[in-house]
Order: sequence, then structure tokens, then C-alpha cells
Amino acid sequence: MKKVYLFFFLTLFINTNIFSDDGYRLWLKYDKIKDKKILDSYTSQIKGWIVEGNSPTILVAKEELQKGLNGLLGKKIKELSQIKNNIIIAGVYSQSHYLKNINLSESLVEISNEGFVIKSIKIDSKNVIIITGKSDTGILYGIFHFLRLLQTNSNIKNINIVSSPKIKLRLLNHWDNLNRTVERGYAGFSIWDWHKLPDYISPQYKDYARANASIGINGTVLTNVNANAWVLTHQYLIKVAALANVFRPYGIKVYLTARFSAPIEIGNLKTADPLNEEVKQWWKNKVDEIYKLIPDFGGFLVKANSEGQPGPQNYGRTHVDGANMLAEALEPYGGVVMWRAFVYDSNIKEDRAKQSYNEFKPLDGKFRKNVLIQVKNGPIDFQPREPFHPLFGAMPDTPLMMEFQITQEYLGQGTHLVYLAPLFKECLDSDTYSKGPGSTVAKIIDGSLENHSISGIAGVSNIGTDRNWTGHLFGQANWYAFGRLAWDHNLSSDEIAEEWIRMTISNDNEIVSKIKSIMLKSREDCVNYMTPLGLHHIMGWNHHYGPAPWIKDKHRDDWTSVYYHRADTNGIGFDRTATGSNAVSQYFPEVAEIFSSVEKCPEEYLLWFHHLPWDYKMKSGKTLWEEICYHYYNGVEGVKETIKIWDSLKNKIDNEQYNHVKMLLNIQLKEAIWWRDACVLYFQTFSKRPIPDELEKPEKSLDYYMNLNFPYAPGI
Ligand code: BDP
Repeated sequence: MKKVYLFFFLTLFINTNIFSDDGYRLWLKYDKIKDKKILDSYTSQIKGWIVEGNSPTILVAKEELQKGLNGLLGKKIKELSQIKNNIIIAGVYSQSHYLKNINLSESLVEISNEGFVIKSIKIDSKNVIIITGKSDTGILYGIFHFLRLLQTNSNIKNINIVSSPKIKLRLLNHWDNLNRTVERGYAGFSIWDWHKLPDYISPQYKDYARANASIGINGTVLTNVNANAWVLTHQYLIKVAALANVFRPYGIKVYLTARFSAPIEIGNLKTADPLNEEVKQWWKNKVDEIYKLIPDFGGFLVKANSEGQPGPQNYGRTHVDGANMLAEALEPYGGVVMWRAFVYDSNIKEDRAKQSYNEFKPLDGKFRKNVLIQVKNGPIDFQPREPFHPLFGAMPDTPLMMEFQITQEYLGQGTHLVYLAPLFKECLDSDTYSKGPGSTVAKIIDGSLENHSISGIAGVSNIGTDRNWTGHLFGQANWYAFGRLAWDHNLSSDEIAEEWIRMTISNDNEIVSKIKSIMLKSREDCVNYMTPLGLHHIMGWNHHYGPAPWIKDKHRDDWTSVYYHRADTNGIGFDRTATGSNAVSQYFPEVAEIFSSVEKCPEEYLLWFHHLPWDYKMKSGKTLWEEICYHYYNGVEGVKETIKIWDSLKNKIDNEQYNHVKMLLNIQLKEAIWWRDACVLYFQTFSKRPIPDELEKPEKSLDYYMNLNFPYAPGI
């Protein structure tokens, strides 16, 4: 009888995914390489390793290399104490015992302090692969990159890689509250267990640091931009310090959001006026206190005078006064202020898309050296598609930081498979023409166009307590893509997707190409079933879940949908040309000319910039109304196609991964149909034209959709 059980257990073990993949290990799985030829080739080239140095960073780098090699090669790869043939040597060049006679000056001049060189060379006629650089963190990044090459089954013969991050500050922004809720978070609660800190250090903190370091992220803002002053009390700062201690070896600095009214709320002052001496002193003391606990503290992120947050304007002061006051306190320690440009005032009757530029452009050049202005990718708010923000290129004397949203607040939240690298790239590659052709957004934020010594990029995190970190497996790809692009914005969406799939799901070429095809089209599908042709901000009220183009009559116009789509019996779209709000004038002439011309404006931005009649003839020959319908229907067809491709992967990839995504895709399809039908029915009340004959008709009525309610939708 026992034998029967054993046999049963063994068959289960061999034939099914009894140890199925719950996603916790992210892209750092290090499972044994399946392809025997590749495995053999690696095993013959990697017979041992030496990692020089013993700083905390070198120790974790060593630990990672060991873990990675043993896992991927499926056997213990030994640490050596002298050079042998076919081994890896890693260490900081200037301190290395083994590399001192090797001339690497050409490669080393190319890299920054965080960069690395991976190279096949001969030392004493022995073949070795060296991983070197100028700092311990560079070595850590080099080791992670080398492991990535193995994980993706890349060729490591005659390897020669020289790599440096293009942007200096590469940060995640957590919109995490002290009560562990996450604003716009769809993957459970905050991973920061504030109540148990500083004494209880969850092992997840270290895994968080590993994952980020593996893609070069070097900073994390722990708290929500809608800030709580409490995190600046001593009681919380010691908790922050405990996290900083875990992250430090991984090259990650902590940053906090600074609530502008903190001097009143936790400092017992009567004012938070940035020009008041007591207020200035309060912040200086606070900063001193922080650096005593966290010597490498990164600095503050500030949302001021935006959506009800306090700020310098409450005291008749400017953003410059506010930012500079904090910057002065941080300056002696090398800390920075990241001051957000996401401001718009409900009392100003100006197009919301224009307000941030109007407020910030005149302040160019007035900020202290350690201030960066953090600008969202588009002028409204992380929509499925927006043109780039007109501030890029417009403030040449101020370092502008990019703010992307990794969490999918407006792109299907926790349940839609939407790969965001194409969205990020579209913005980074946009040409602002600020200094003639080729003045891309990427060159502005990496500091190269305007010669800034600091540069930065932030991604609003999608991480939570869900076992797989991001709720949706493919949310991991967006975290991954953000980090990879922050390191090198020249990487393509395609390359990044391929790396991630190979590390996370499979190295089988056919599977890789199928999943890649799904990922690469997913953002366009989403735009189509949500907000095609430049439509924007027509989602559910407050929770932003689902479609609600009918939202109107709220306490502020710019929080309604009708404000943005402006549909009426004549047509649809927001006229932002000279006959309307003239937001186009905020772009440089070459760009403004394109956006303002109905003929030249790319159709994907058409209704962002133009109000057009329902019968307007599109490039396809269809009327605008028909074209809108077809885009909505094509979006849904795209999701159906995705499901078909995914179905073909059954039994070819890990079962748990397969089923998890399969169920989410079914939700996505339901919701895509919901978006399509609700929007088409609603816009039809203005267009008064039929849905083209060949398209199936919505099953439910507009009333049905308008009466749906979601009091407990996540993320608020
Ligand atoms: C919007 C979010 C809101 C954020 C705000 C911001 O809906 O929760 O607080 O952006 O970025 O997208 O400050």
C-alpha cells in the first residue's frame, strides 16, 4: 500500500506542477537551465568564482552570484582562492588584486560610478570572465546583469559589455499610507509593516531590495505623495532607518514625502510659511535628526498646493520659496528635493492641461541646485495615452524628473494585462524640438541635452502584499520595464519584454514569441477599448474603475468626464488649438504646428486637440463616429485574440501562472466589453448615428451601465 502512495506521489511530482510558481520569486527564479546544450556550454565556462572585497554590498553581491550560479547550473559552483581556467572574477577594479595588471582604461572611462564592465579575458593564460567597475554597487549591478544573461540563455562567449545608467536617480514612488492602505494600489496592502518596525524585519524587505537592485533602481520613496506628517516623527523615523539599513547594501536610498504643514502638525508651530525663520529652523532640525539616523537619506518628495495638499501658496509664497527652503536644509548632506509639477487649481478657469506649465515655466532657473521638478509624462494624469507634457524642454535651467505610473490606475487596475514599456517609450522618444530636432524627452530627463549634473526618473509603484507582489503576474513586467528603461532608455519594449518573459515564464522560443506578441499589442488594445483617438479622463468617479463618460456636475469641472470629451450633437473632442484653449501653444513651434493642424495631428491624439464633427472624414475613409466605434470594437477583438494565444500555452508553461493569467484575462475581456458598450452607447446619444451594421450590438442598455456602483473598489 505504501508503495502505491509513493508511486502516486512521484508521478504527481514528475508530471504536474506540484511546485507551481506563485510568483514570489519575480524574475529572479534561478531555476536550473532546461536546454542541455546551453547548460553544458555554461558549465564548461564557469567552473568557479572569485568575488573580491568584503563590504556589505560586495557580500550581498557574492551571495547573489552564488545563489544564481548554483540554481541556474544546477550544482554547487565553488568559490576559489586562486585563478583557474574558466572562472568568474568580480571586484572593484582599483582595489582588485587580480585585475591590477589588466588594462581596462578604455572601458573604464566610459562608465560612471554605478556602471560595470563584463568581459572575457585571459589572465596568466587562463580564460576568465571579469565583472568589474568603479564601485561596489557597480559590481552588484554587473553580477545581476551577468545572471540575467544566463537566465535568458544568452551567449557568454567572448563577452564584452560596458554599461552605465543613463539617469542618476532611478526611484520607485510608493503611494503607501501609514495605515498600510495603498493609494491606487491593486495588489493588497503596503509591504511596509510600520507597526512591527523597527524590531521586526520582514524577509520580504530584502527580496524587495534584491529585485530593485537587479534592475538598477537606486531609491525608494516609502510614503504617499498625499503625505502624512507622522512619518517625520522620531517614532517613525527609527522605523524608516530600519528599512534603510536593509536597503543600503543594495545601493538603494530611502526618501520620504514631506507634508508641507508638518511644522504645524507635529512641530507645534503656528505656521508653515517657508520664509518664517522658525519654520526654516524646524526643517533644518528635522533634517539633522533624519541624517543622524539615516546618513545616506535621499531627500524629500513634495506634492504641494495640489488637490488639497498644503503648500507655500497657502502663505502667499511660491513653489520656489517652498522647494528652496527644504533644499537648503538638505544641501549640507547631499539630499535632494523632488518637487512635483502636478498642480492645477479648480478656481482657475484655464484648461487643466495648461496649468502646470503656466505655473512652473516662469520659475525656471530659480530653484536651488539640489531641486528637481518631477513632471508626469503627460499634461493631465497618467491616461492610457497622452501627448508628452509641454514642460519637457520648456525649463532648460532646471533638472526635470520624469514621473511614470507603474500601477495601472487608469489602465485596467489590477486585472488587465497591459504592458507599459510602449507607453513609457512613446513619451521618452517624443521630440520636443526644444533645441532643434532630436531634443527628445529622454535627453531632457537624463540631463544630457541641457547639461544637468542631476537627473531622475520615478515610477509610481504597483507593489503590495499579494504573494506575487503586483497582483497581476504581468504587473511584474511593468516594474521590470520601468527599471530597465530607467537604466537605459534606448532599450526597446521588445527587448525588455523578451528578457522578462525568459526570466519569468519560459526560455522556449515559440512561447517567448507568443507572449511577446501579447505584451507588445496590449497597450494599444487597452487604448482602443478605453479611450481611442485622443479621448481621455472618462473613467469612473473617484475610484477610477470602469467607464463613466457621463460624469458631470461635480464640485470641480476638471474632475468630470464631460469636461474632457466635450461631446455634443455637433461632435466630440477638446479644442486645444488657437480657437479653443490654445494648449498647443505651450509646445515648441514644430510640435505645435503638427498638433494644431487637423490634417497633420496624429489620429491617436486627434480628440485630445480637436473638437470635430461626427461626420468628419478620417484617413480610413470612415466618419469619425464610425471610426470611434471600430476602435472600441477592435480593442475588444484584441483581448479575444490575446486569450486565444494564451489558451495555446496551456500545459506548456507553469500551470499556476497559466491559470492565474487565464482568469484575469477573462475579467479583462468582460471589462473591455463593458468599456466598449458603455462608451459607444453614451456617445451615441450625441452622435445619433447607428453602430455600423457589421458590429454586434451591446447587450445591455446605457441606463444599466450608468447605474452600476462600486463602493468598495480598491485603491482609494
Ligand atoms: C492621481 C491619483 C491621485 C493622486 C494624484 C497625484 O488619482 O490618487 O494623488 O494623481 O499624482 O492620478 O498626486
